[in-house]
Amino acid sequence: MKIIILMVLALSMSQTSLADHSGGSEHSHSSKVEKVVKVEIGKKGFKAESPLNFKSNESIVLNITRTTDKTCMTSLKHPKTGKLVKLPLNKQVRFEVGEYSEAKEVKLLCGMGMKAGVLHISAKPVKKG
Ligand SMILES: [Cu+2]
Repeated sequence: MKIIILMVLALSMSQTSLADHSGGSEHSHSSKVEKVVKVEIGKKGFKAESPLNFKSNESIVLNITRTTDKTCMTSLKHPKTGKLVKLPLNKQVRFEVGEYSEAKEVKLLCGMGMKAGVLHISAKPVKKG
């Protein structure tokens, strides 16, 4: 008997707590917005499909495909970890940069430390056109 009473109590308590929270459900925690830009590293160098402009709340992802062997950009240094990310020929690599909380210019470097591209992070929304 005691067990049943406890279960009923627990059920009613969980129901009331659910009811309490339903009102504030719009306050969801920082939902990440992922922005993915395709990049080709080819004969003409580092070419992004669209400008590398990001907002401070965006999680930056570059889908990079290296299409030439005539480049030193066979790997890129991760701007946050400093680790080298290999870019195998003709294979798309998901290069997850992550978020920057403030306005910033982030250089992407090859394994030799040469500039491959620049990410522009804006604290304000990026203007269109
Ligand atoms: Cu280089």
